[in-house]
Amino acid sequence: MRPIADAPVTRDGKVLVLAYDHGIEHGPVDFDPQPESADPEHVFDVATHPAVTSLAVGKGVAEAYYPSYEDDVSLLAKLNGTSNLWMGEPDSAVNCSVEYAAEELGAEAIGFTVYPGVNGEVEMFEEFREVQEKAREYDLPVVMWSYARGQAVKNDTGEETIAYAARLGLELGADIAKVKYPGSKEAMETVTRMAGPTKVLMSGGSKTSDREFLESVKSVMDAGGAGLAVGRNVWQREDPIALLDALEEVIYEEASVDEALDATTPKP
Ligand code: FBP
Repeated sequence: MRPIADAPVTRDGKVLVLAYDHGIEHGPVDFDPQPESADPEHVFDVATHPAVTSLAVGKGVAEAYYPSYEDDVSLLAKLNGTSNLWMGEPDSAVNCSVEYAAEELGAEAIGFTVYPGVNGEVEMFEEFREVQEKAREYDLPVVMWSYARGQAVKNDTGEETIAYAARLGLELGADIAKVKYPGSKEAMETVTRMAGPTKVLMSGGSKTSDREFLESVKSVMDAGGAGLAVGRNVWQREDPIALLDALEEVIYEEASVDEALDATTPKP
């Protein structure tokens, strides 16, 4: 485990990764609710908000857009990904190396998806080992997208499953484990306890109301989570900045959801 308190992926020990790898993972359909979100420049602009500690994108988007934003945005290079057109067993092709991310893209953190429980688990764990060890050489924090899938996983947001996914982050040497929300603060307490010193982030999920989303983030923070990695709940909104303002209150200022909404909702 490497100390990451001084790494750009954290702010006061908390983390807010803006995730934007959906063009590969889900395809253009995710941009339909807010068409300007298809333009990476729009999302890079959103990522300059001070609440955002890192922007997670794949190699191609980083190559094309990061040179214009490297002074204002911290890059988390997502090294693997699979399209939604792939109908095989869940898996994720490695499409960028740690060396390339560090030396050519200017990444300040590494992201890697692992699907514990799938038939290709052994290969994915071995790929993660290579990435984790190389990232140590470059002194880059590693965020593990840890999504339990496969035949043995009956409920991919159940407390036991999510606790196991977070624990695997610790066991495999991730600095930060990104997991799905297990549904309650109590369940999240178990998850963060199982992860030990590995920071735990909630995965954003599909778009919900401001209040519902902030309530889940609040319960993650109250349960000892470090923050979240969120995509659609931010850039599918007409006003992503307003939600980031509210998230800043909840994550960094320990505000209640009502306080955050009150502080960030324009008064008539
Ligand atoms: P969202 O906040 O939009 O859910 O994004 C987080 C994320 O992990 C992305 O990095 C990734 O593309 C997506 O979720 C994968 O979601 P799923 O596994 O549910 O298809």
